[in-house]
Amino acid sequence: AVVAPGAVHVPGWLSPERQRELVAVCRSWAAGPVPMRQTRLPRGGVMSVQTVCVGWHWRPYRYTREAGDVNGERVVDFPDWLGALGREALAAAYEGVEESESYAPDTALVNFYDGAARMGMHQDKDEKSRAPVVSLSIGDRCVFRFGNTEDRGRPYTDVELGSGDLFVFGGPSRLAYHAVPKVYAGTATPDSGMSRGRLNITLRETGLR
Ligand code: MD5
Ligand code: FE
Repeated sequence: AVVAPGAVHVPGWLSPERQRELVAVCRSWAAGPVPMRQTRLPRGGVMSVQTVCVGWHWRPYRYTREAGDVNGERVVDFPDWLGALGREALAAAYEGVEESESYAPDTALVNFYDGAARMGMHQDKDEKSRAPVVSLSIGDRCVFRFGNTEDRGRPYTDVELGSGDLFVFGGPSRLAYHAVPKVYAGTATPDSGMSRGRLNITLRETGLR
């Protein structure tokens, strides 16, 4: 479903087997070299989601190779297969667009939401590249709020994201405000590999080298 120009939702894109494989690899990344943790915000707050980064380490408002705000270790390398998955996802969402062949994501942000975790309205603009963001959801269902490019307020559209769903944000939707106002705790099905909580993996091009 096209939610807005460049914003495409593909429900159930990941098979249960691929979901379980991704959950397993995210578990291994969560263990280190930089462990999954709640990101500290510059003003002293702490995000309610837990995050582990691949390829580049994200913190507001920059990407680095080392996790200076966690343990100083270098983040795990971005694997080739994950870039291929991103190209496959883009081709599925944007049928017939060769853009997918040159898509070269170099970072993945893995967010884990327990039943109480939320993400407030924000834009993703720490990347120098304006290439699309590929979002993969596994586990508990949630409300995803897709807004406008002007401000955090209306108009916005609430979309339910379930396990295996793909969402691509490109073109005019790349800089839209968005949020996760609610996670439906306990809705993950065991075939997803998640016994509880929601996992979201975003693939991005940082534009760095
Ligand atoms: C999540 N993650 O469900 C979301 C999915 C984040 C984040 O928001 O920053 O880690 S990614 C949603 C997204 C990304 C880039 C652009 C747009 C939405 N958009 O233009 O709406 O954990
Ligand atoms: Fe975001």
